[in-house]
Order: sequence, then C-alpha cells, then structure tokens
Amino acid sequence: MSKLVQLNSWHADWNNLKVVVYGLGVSGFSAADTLHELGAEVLVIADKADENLIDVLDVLGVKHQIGKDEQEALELLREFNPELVIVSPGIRPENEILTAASSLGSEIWTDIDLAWRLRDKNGLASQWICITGTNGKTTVTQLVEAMLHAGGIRAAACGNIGIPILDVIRDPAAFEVLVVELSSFQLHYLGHIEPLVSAVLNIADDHLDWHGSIDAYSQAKAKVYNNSSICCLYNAGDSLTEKLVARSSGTENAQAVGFTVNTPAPNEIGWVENLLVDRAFIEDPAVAEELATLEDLEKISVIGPHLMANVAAAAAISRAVGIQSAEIKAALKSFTLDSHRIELVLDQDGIRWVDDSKATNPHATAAALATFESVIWIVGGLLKGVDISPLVKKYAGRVKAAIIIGADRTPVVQAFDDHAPQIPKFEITCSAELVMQEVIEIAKSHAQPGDVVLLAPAAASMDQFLDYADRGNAFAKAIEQRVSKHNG
Ligand code: UMA
Repeated sequence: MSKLVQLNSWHADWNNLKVVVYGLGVSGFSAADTLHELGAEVLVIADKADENLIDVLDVLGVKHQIGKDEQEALELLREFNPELVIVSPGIRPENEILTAASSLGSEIWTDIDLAWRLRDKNGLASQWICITGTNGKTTVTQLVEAMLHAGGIRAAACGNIGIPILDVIRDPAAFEVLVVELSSFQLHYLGHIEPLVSAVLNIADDHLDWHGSIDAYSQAKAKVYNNSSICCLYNAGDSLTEKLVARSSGTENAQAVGFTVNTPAPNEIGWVENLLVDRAFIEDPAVAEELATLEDLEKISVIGPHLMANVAAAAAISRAVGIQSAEIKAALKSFTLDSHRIELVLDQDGIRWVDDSKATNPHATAAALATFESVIWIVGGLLKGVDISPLVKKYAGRVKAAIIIGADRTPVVQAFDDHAPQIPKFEITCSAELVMQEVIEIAKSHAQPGDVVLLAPAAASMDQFLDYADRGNAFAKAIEQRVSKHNG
C-alpha cells in the first residue's frame, strides 16, 4: 500500500516524503513552502520563475532546478525518484515531466489535493464549498464569502480566485469554511474531496486548447460534484450542468438545487420580477421566501442577467449552509465587485465607457453584450482555440461598430464578414503600447449619446498585455487621457 494513503492529516508524518513540486508560480511556491515546513524532502522543477521566489527557496534550503533544459530536468527527476509530484494547474497533462513521473510510479496531485489532506492544521478540519463554471465563479465565490461572513461564519475565499489554498490552510485565523474557486485545470487533476456544497455555474467553450475538447472540459468541471454532502447546485438555464449532477457519484444525500434568473420552480432559487426568492431551502414548499430585491444590487454594478444569476447562485449556496435571508440581504448591500468586471469607467455626455476586460472567452462577453443595447465593441486577443462566430452572429443586432485588437484578428474579422458584414469594423494593427490610444480615438469618433463603448474582448490578453487587469487599466488610462473632460 502506498505510504501516501496514510498521509491524510497535517499532523501525519510527512517527514522525508520525496516530493517534486512542478511549477513555481503562486500555487507551486505555496506547495513547496508547506511541504518543506512539514519536513518533506522537496525538489522544485520549473521552466521559469520569478527571481524573488527562487531567492526564498534558497533561504529555506529547498532544492530547485529552474530552466528550459528538459533533458536535465528529466534526469534529475529520475534520480530523485519522487513518491509524489505536486503539479501547478496551468501545466498540461501530456507534459513530458508528468509522463515520466507517472512511469516512475509517482502520484500526481495539485495543491488542492494536498490542501484537502492538510485541512485540519488548526484543529477541526475546515469544511469546503467548491465553485466552478466557465464564468462568474470568482464573483460567486466572493459573494458566498461575504454572505457567510454576514452569517457569522469564519470563511475564506481561495483557490483559482488568486489566493493559493495552502496559504489559507496555514493561516492562524483557522477558517471554519473555505469557499474554493476551482478551475477546469485544477479539477482535471483532482482526486477525492468531500465538499459540503458544490456548484457548476455554467459551461461554455473555453480552454479547449488545454483540454482538447468540450467533452473533456465538461468532464473536468463535473468532478466538482462528486461526494458533495449537502447540496449540488446547477444552473436551471444550462441543462448540461443539471446532467452533470445526475452523473455525479457519492452525492446520494445531497439536495440537487437549481438557480435561475427567471421565476423559480420548486427546488430552485430565482427571480420573480425584482424579488430574489427561495423555493429550495424552505419549510413549506408552497410558500417561497423572499431573500433580496433588485435594489439591493444597485451599488454592486450595472444590473443585468449575469449579475442576477451570480447573486441567485451565491444565495443558493449560502442558504444550503443555513444563512438567513436578512444576512444575505445585508451582504449584498455592502458588496463591491472586483475591477474589470462590467465596470463603469466613465459616464459622460450620455456615453458610457465600460471595462469588462475579465471577459476572456465568448461566454463571458455574451453576458456583457446582453446587458447593453447599442455597443461599440472592443474585441480580440488570444482566442485559445475557441470559435467567436456564434457570439458575433447572436449579438450583431446590438453592435454598432467593432474595434478588433490582438494577435488573432483574422478569425474575428472573418466572423464579422460572415455574420455581420453591415457592421463597420476597425482593425488595430499598431504596436502593443499604443493599442488602447488608437482604440479610444476610433471609439470617440463613432460613439453617440446612448451608446456604450465596451471592452469585452472574448479573448485572453497575454499577446499584448501582462494580463486582463493590465488590459483594463490601459483602457481606463486612455479614456482618462483622451476622453475625460476634467483632464481637458
Ligand atoms: N510552468 C512550467 N511549465 C509550463 C507551465 C508553467 O514550468 O509549461 C511553471 C512556471 O514556473 C510558471 C508556473 O508553472 O511560473 C505557473 O504555474 P500556473 O500557470 O499553474 O500558475 P500559478 O501562478 O501557480 O497560478 C495558479 C492558477 N493559474 C492557472 O491555472 C494558469 C491561478 O489561476 C490561480 O489563481 C493560482 O494557481 C492559485 O490557485 C489564474 C488563471 O488564469 C488566475 N486561471 C485560469 C482561469 O481562471 O481561466 C484557469
């Protein structure tokens, strides 16, 4: 029997376990640091890494091999012969190091699998709520955290949201509940966990280049439901998510609950006009309980179907763990969204300038386009193997002009030629530093009162920007310099 089977607690004997941590970004670093603290023998392998992280490894005395020489890394791996490899979620499964590690008999986990075993560090094991989906997962994760706080629960959001789960596990605050955002990459590698509540918010094409197909991507997402004890939440407007609940295992005692932007059926939470109502977690199925109103959301962001769906999902998850309606309402009233999510940058002369740089795939962009009627749409970047044509076809009626940016412009131009040739389009071909200035000049000369200039690229940003935040900041800065009146 593998020694790893015994290692199911922070307080187990991890001493001298031979572990390769593969990848040195935020999750790899937290894994290496944690395992070193537990007394394991750690070797970090990565193609590249931030110098500061390498310096810290040196201070800790953790061995590492950072660099592009794969042959050297493979030799070192074979010589070290690890019992366990902790892989960073961005690394693809067909990678040579992982293949070699598997043939050596090493188990392969991510930081999530490791965290599940270490969740009892501060005494009682933390309970987990796991949230995935193509879009909205970060917002729902944050909303659930806020609702749990309003209910007096020591909860922490973590995972794909950007906070490595092992940092939260090691926090002396001893969180009772972890609200874990899980990406399809983390789920692909995931072994056995037992969440209280799990949710797939929606499924649409994304990361197809990583997973290979939409089926493989959905299968990865579906793993979140397995072994949930209280509730499996699905999107009543996305039948695939409900099918995935039906196919899950170890969920016999969990209640399957739907969320919707429409009037909820029994066992759902949704909206009846401007009221959010619960028909799932109530004593008397004939009497729906009011949880919140649309006015409660006014300070969060522009109210549209996307925000309403996210709020319904978060409320359902919170109700599943016993949060009261007054606490949900209170959390909503003081909640603020992260930047770059349908964020209003400027409202001037009847023209709204909106930053939804976080929309890195067509499904997320659809949510933004569905929110506004007359849009000057800034679109493009790295498409990640996803076809943008259905989006162009569906929302052509709302688009007044398209400004096309990024490396993968050809398929975007083609999509407009095929499905909306009547829409004026402008291709931005200048160098990356000047992209947003050009974009804003063109948008300024075409926008009229009532229009929304919308940055919702349906693509990743790394071809021209550091990340989606950098892209959104460049957009806001160019607006500040070239449009905003107080700047002359
Ligand atoms: N590396 C290699 N070879 C490779 C690829 C990576 O050696 O072929 C190494 C390099 O050292 C590199 C490191 O791995 O520095 C990066 O690892 P990573 O890409 O897994 O990133 P982390 O910094 O560990 O961040 C990861 C998540 N990143 C990805 O899944 C790509 C973060 O999600 C997450 O917040 C963090 O763990 C904490 O859990 C980001 C993300 O973009 C936000 N997620 C995608 C999304 O939301 O769509 C899935």
